[in-house]
Amino acid sequence: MQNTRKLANLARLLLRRTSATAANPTTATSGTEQTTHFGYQTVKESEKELKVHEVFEQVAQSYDLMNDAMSMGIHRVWKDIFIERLGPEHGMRLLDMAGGTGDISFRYLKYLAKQPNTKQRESHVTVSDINQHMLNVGKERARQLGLTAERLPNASIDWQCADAEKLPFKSDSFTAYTIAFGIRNCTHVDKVLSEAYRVLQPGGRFMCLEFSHLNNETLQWLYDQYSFQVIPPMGQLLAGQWHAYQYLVESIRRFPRQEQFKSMIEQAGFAHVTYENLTFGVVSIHSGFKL
Ligand SMILES: C[S@@+](CC[C@H](N)C(=O)[O-])C[C@H]1O[C@@H](n2cnc3c(N)ncnc32)[C@H](O)[C@@H]1O
Ligand SMILES: *[C@@H]1O[C@H](CO)[C@@H](O)[C@H](O)[C@H]1NC(C)=O
Ligand SMILES: *[C@@H]1O[C@H](CO)[C@@H](O)[C@H](O)[C@H]1NC(C)=O
Ligand SMILES: *[C@@H]1O[C@H](CO)[C@@H](O)[C@H](O)[C@H]1NC(C)=O
Ligand SMILES: CC(=O)N[C@H]1CO[C@H](CO)[C@@H](O)[C@@H]1O
Repeated sequence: MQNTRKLANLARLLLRRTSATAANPTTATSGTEQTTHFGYQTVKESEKELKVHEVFEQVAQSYDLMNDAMSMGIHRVWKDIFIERLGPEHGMRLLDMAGGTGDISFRYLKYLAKQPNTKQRESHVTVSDINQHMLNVGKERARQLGLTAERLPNASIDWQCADAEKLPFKSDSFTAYTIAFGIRNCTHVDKVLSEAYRVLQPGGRFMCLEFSHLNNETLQWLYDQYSFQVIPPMGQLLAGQWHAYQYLVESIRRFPRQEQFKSMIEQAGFAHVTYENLTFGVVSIHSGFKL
């Protein structure tokens, strides 16, 4: 019984993870409603037996498990490197867009906590996502990790539901903008980039972590075998969702190559745009500055 419920939660998570919503109001409505629907359903069904905190904890754990299963644990390393490259400093104001359940923001706060803060400068992070349920899970995780206001001297975190293509934030209000595994599913990547540019202060930095394209044909072939032969069956087995996983893999193939994405970032106005391949290009980190 316990296991059945866990598996059902896992299935819903899988579905939600791969059906990250698009932003175009006409095409995305069904996606948003569906994911929210599933999110609420997860809570509704279980809350008879479990307290809300416990439900969220379970969901968060399943979410971690799924990320680990799909990437064989490597997503943790990619995220660590991403934060290393950002090199957080006290006094920063970060917008972590498509921040989901907080993986990037928590790393940012932990990184800051390790830096001496002699001038006691205040740092901040806004975790923003189009899916409120993801944010709710994130809030619960933050509470459990002790990443709350009382435990974080000179740093704070807040959670805002928003669409990356149409941000509810004032212009020039952040010193950094991160988006990890979130831009690929946005309908208008150019709008995401121009909104990122708008909300950053002059001198502010844009950083994106996303699945990308491999730099070696042999390895690309191996990666394709894994992607197309292993991932959809795994999705089917765990979630009964072959197509959602097929979509995940295909959307990675469709996303612009490193050089093209770099040009798009430049077109949005960013300067000093660079990128770095991780794991032979399975993912890449793009970076740019608003001058
Ligand atoms: C794969 S998750 C990544 C979460 C987190 N950044 C991480 O690395 O663990 C993708 C997230 O993008 C969000 N998302 C998709 N489209 C979005 C949009 N247009 N605006 C904001 N968030 C969006 C989804 O809700 C989902 O939480
Ligand atoms: C975003 O994800 C949903 C669900 O998987 C998909 O239907 C939609 O086409 C995606 N949007 C884009 C632009 O990739
Ligand atoms: C990264 O990988 C891409 C795609 O295979 C390749 O074209 C590019 O030269 C690599 N760039 C760097 C900086 O390693
Ligand atoms: C690709 O990687 C394989 C295995 O590591 C290596 O033997 C091969 O020389 C590489 N090919 C190219 C074109 O770099
Ligand atoms: C500006 C600010 O909030 N400063 C605080 C930083 O943390 C120290 C130690 O907890 C506090 O004493 C400061 O008030």
